[in-house]
Amino acid sequence: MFLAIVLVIIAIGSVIFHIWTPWWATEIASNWGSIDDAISITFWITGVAYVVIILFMAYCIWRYRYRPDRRADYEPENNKLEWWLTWVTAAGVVGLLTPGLLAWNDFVTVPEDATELEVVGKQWEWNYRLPGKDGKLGTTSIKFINDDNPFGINPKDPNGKDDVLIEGDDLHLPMDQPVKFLLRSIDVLHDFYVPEFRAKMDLVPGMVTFFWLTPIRTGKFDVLCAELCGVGHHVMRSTVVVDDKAGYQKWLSGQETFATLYPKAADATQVAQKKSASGKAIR
Ligand SMILES: [Cu+2]
Repeated sequence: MFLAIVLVIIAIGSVIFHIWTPWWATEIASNWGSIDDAISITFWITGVAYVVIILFMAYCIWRYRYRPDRRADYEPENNKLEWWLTWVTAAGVVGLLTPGLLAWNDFVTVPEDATELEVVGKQWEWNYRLPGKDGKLGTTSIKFINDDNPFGINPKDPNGKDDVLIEGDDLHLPMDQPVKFLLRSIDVLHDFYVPEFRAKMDLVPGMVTFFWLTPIRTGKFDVLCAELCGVGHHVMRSTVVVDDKAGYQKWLSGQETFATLYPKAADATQVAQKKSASGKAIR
């Protein structure tokens, strides 16, 4: 009896804690309401199952408690019960999977009018690269990475010269404009996560991952690293500022490009000379 009461208290306590929880989701700042909906549906399905199973356990403990005059029945088959268990479980699993799969399909289907930007993660800071006036990001390779070219931009690619580089500083985004994030890591696994955007994605060394979003309100939001990436993981922070169109243009015009920040590395002829002088191939 005592155990049955404890189980009922756990079930009721969990529901009360949910209503009075001190942990609330932050106000959403992107188009990804469908991700919030998927989480809510998951919560309701698993929450109802949790309460029902705990109360059922409490009921069974009380109803079938030991009595010397009672014997257990042998009942290996019960088609009706199996039918219910199978189909209720199947409906639950479909309900858990469907909203997430639909949201994921949107998450990786980038709209045509999205502008690109690159997030470069390294132990333990966030750097960003935006296309310059040409609207194109220059190609990159790890073989170009050095102190004069921390992003590894190809010096022979004309598209890279005007790329805007943001090193360890705030990233700004214009409101209501879809953005495709291209994510790259130059050392270990990281994960770009802005809770208010409801969006996160791993940065995997050796490949470029992506996702997209449209910021729907202005404000200042924390960027966190959501993948344990070494002793500095907890300080791998940055800030995203969502501006109105005018504010964004003003910020953008004050930023440095690859050519202005690293004139030596951005000069393809210099690289060619260096190649012949040292004999080392820098392609
Ligand atoms: Cu990290």
